[in-house]
Amino acid sequence: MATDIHLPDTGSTNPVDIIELHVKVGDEVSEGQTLMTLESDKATIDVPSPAAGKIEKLLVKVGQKVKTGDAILSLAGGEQKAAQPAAKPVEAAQTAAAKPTETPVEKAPAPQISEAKPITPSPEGVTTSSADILAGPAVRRLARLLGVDLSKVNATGERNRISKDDVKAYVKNILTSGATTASGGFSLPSMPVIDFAQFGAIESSPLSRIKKLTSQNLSRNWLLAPHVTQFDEADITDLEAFRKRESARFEKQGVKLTPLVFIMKAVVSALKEFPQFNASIDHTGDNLILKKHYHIGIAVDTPDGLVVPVIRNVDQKSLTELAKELAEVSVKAREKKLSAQDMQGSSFTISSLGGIGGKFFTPIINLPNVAILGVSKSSIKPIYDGSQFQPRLILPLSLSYDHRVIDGAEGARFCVKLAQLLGDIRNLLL
Ligand code: CAO
Repeated sequence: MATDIHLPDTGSTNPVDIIELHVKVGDEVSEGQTLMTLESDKATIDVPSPAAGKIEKLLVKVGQKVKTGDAILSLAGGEQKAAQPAAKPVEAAQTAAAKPTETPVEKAPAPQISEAKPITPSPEGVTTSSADILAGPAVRRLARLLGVDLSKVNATGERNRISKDDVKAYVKNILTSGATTASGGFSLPSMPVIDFAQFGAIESSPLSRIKKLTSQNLSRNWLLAPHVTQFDEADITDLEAFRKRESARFEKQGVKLTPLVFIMKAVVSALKEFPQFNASIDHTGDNLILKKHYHIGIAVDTPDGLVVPVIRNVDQKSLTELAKELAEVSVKAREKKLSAQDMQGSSFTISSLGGIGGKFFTPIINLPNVAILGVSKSSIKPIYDGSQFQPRLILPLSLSYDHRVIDGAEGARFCVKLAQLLGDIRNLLL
């Protein structure tokens, strides 16, 4: 028979984040085995199993907030132990380790708590939520002891989990390279702590997990890659006429043909002619990896923030297939159903704000890509044809590229080529 296991006293009246699940449905667990790791504003907490048995159902997931008494999983078989005394916290953080007054049979033993700082200001002043970092309490203790910001450590463990060896390797690397500040001998000044309430009424709300991860990635990419953004315009009058003609036929197949599908095709043709745009710098910084595949990341706007699913082998897919896949990933993104794999392996990225509006913008490169194409809303403009002005539909393009890899002239040539491809529909269909 299965018994619901409830969360014992976490020592906090506030809900706490589940930052790691150590078991899955079907796992056999022994008494005392860690089921999950939580993180409150004072501590990381390992929740042990109250008994041996088989996990029949998980009632929670990573990222969810839970509080004392919540049902966390259903455990089948094994002998359920009677009330357990409160376990002692592993380390200080006594305040977080309030003793449970009573421990009902179905409650897990008191969680193992170790202190941890959830928000770790780095020397550069960039803050990182430790809830986004997978590391056990012992690793967090070691990092704290050595003054290491875990957000900077390269994780080699399963699902990007940081091990003690990773922390040691990070410290060793810093000691051997002698690097204490950002290259160039300067470090970024940190942001002062500001009490915003002193200026008027405010409301504070937590950033979503996606927003926090995005902010780390964008800050890193913005700082690491010297960005240049090249602007250009493509005359898509004929392309749009074709798209409108074909749309009805596509709609019968349940497919919406937006300009983005043609732009993806045009980008791949341009990438074939300019392979250095479909590339990455390797980890040594000494080699350029040219990709022979065309996996295009598409920035998708969701209520929780920006995600970038990848559409693979765009060169091998028809307009119909691409339109279908684009619609599928957009829905998956907005329903939070994308897996980590769905968002890996892009060789180039497109960010389209064409459905919203605006003219040009400066997209941030999605490293390790070396370039990103920003697309804005097309509009009718008077274009001089040599004898008179003609109303033409013009699409604004904004290409940001990594100047370490791509020269200004190449950036301009890539955009000119892209505009040519989009300007003559035969280029894309033949
Ligand atoms: N010019 C004019 N109209 C355009 C257009 C363009 N460049 N691009 C799309 N449109 C039109 C479409 O044809 C569609 O019109 P109808 O509803 O009349 O058929 C409408 O705008 C909405 O399109 P869409 O946005 O639903 O579809 P899409 O294929 O163009 O884009 C997706 C899909 C997922 C990229 C988009 O929904 C999205 O999330 N965009 C935001 C990406 C973002 O936030 N980028 C910023 C990241 S920071 O670099």
